[in-house]
Amino acid sequence: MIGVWFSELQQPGLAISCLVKEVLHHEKSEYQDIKVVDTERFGRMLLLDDVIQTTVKDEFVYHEMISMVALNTHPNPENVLVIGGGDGGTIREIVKHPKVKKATLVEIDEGVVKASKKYLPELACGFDDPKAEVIIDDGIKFVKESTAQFDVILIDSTDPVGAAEGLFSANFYKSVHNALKEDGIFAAQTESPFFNRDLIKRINKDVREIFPVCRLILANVPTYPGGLWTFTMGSKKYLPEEVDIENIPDLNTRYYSKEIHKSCLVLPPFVKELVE
Ligand code: AG3
Repeated sequence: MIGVWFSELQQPGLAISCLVKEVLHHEKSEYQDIKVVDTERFGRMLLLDDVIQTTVKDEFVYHEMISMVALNTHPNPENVLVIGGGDGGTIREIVKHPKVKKATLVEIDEGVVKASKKYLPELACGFDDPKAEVIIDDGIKFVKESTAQFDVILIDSTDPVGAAEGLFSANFYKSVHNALKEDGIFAAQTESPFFNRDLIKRINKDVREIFPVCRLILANVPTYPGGLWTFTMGSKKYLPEEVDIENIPDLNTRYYSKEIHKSCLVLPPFVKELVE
């Protein structure tokens, strides 16, 4: 087998390595280094500044879980906003939902959208849906300028370093609260319960001060640090555990299901202590 090993240095003293068969795309955009590589084990993989964002093999877990729990907790998620998510995986899930009328994605880096359209069609296919609109802009600014507009907002960001750091701040969650309608819900990717414990704790404290309902969602993404991953959900009114799961539409999801809607909220003690 000819190939080179790509390693993401996930943590001090910890790396994940994948055998790369081919580098399909490499550019330096205004914001970051963008690569799409074809790997032996996970298929095509999107790397931003050499951090694994998503792979064709395991992307369904993350994209279903960031979107479906929030969408199915809201009784009428008509108008949905995604911040980040330039690969298209999250918007692909959103437009599947029968109650969604409009899905707007605000991505800062057009290079990610273009590379994904070309090399990750399985994810970027969501962009072609008539309900979808893509805006190339700064998500923080966009949310700040929106008021009482959205039913659901999903924050599909990179790790909290550099430009993305602002997407994990209390001020940003306040703007998200303001951009949501009076019964709105948001969900954000919030990193590893093994390696980002202070961050998750701090986010939960901030969100609890802004939203009456705050929940942690767990899912397993093998290519992310530690594998076990969290999403934080803030809701103005609806509780995910009170959803009548029999009404959840079957959208051919491979990780999310009626049962997972409930079980993903059940936290092992070492995670529960982060939100108490
Ligand atoms: N967003 C990136 C999640 C963080 C991954 N972190 C890491 N590998 N160190 C995923 C974008 C998918 N739409």
